[in-house]
Amino acid sequence: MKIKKFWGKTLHEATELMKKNMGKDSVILSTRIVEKNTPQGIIKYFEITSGVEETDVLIEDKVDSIEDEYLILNKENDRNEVDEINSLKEEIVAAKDFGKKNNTIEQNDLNEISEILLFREVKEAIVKLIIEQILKSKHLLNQRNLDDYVTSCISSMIYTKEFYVDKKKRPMTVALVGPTGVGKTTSIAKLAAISKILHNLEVGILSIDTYRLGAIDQLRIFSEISNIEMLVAYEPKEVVVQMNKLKNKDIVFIDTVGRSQKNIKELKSIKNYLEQLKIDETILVLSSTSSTKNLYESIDKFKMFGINSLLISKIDEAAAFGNILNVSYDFEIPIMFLTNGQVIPDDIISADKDYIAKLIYKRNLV
Ligand SMILES: Nc1nc2c(ncn2[C@@H]2O[C@H](COP(=O)(O)OP(=O)(O)OP(=O)(O)O)[C@@H](O)[C@H]2O)c(=O)[nH]1
Ligand SMILES: [Mg+2]
Repeated sequence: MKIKKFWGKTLHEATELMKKNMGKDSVILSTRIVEKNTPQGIIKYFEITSGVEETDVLIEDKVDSIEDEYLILNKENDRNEVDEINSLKEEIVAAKDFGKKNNTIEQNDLNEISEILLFREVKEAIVKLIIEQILKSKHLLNQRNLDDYVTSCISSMIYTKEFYVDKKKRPMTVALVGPTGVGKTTSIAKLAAISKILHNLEVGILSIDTYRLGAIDQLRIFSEISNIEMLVAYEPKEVVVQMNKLKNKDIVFIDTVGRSQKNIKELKSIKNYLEQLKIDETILVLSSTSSTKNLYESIDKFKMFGINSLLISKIDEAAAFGNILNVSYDFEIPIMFLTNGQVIPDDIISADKDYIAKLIYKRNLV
């Protein structure tokens, strides 16, 4: 498979660029937002990593030239001003260094890093590991590379996974489970819309959430607007029947009712529905606004579904992100997506270790 990255100011722009260059058979392997420093301030770009089966040798050249064109276009506008800013930055850094007696890591730095991490709600045992790691590499570290080093330590403790749709395996079944109100249905709408619009997949939705008043309507309105077939199973025995009607789809998302992790009986009733099918990907949706304790309890109770990956929701609402590191490090369940708002389909991003690490340590929120 040939893999390429494309950038655009909107997801649509990046996708159009991808399609134009990689052809209609290309698929999006992941999306993320990248930041670029410009004289106008920080500009955010959507970055798409896309892949296509290696059938046409010409594709590579074509992509290179257009991708370069896009970058050169942006770069040329900014180049002079960026040069100026860069030289200013160098002056500032040099001035800072001049003021310092020496450049090595002091105990104060370690204390400060511990404080920041604890404030970000990273648990003590993990903070200790990070400090130990810094001490091991102390001879290589100085004031200027310390923060990047901490970020990369955090990044190495986070597990992520890319969403990959195998078109040969029709339909791929993806179930979202999780506690009440964490964003399962909204995330399904986002994923379904992206799968259809950006990946050109035939998408179906199966809802087994017949418990909450209005839950079906929420999805039905969305599927009508976006022209995505949506069916409901009111009983476990209807699950297979309904899924058979969706057998020509490339991917079927299954929405489940939100249940408290405390109510094992209710969780088992969802399991009765899901075990009628072979689910390819079971995603546990967890809200980043929950405490570490709550997240641990949810994972512990929802593991009966055979969780393959996590979707961390509502990062736009959370005040600290240490809980994500705690959960990822301790359970090693890969994070596949993050959601950062209510807008369908825009507010979802593929999980990226470095992005999450920065979110945790520097609290850079996109
Ligand atoms: N701020 C923010 N709100 C979100 C996000 N994802 C979902 N929401 C909102 O959270 C609320 C609940 O979302 P739902 O998708 O209905 O959650 P659910 O998990 O399906 O809920 P139940 O089915 O009742 O368990 C809605 O108001 C969503 O718009 C997000 O990433 N950020
Ligand atoms: Mg729901």
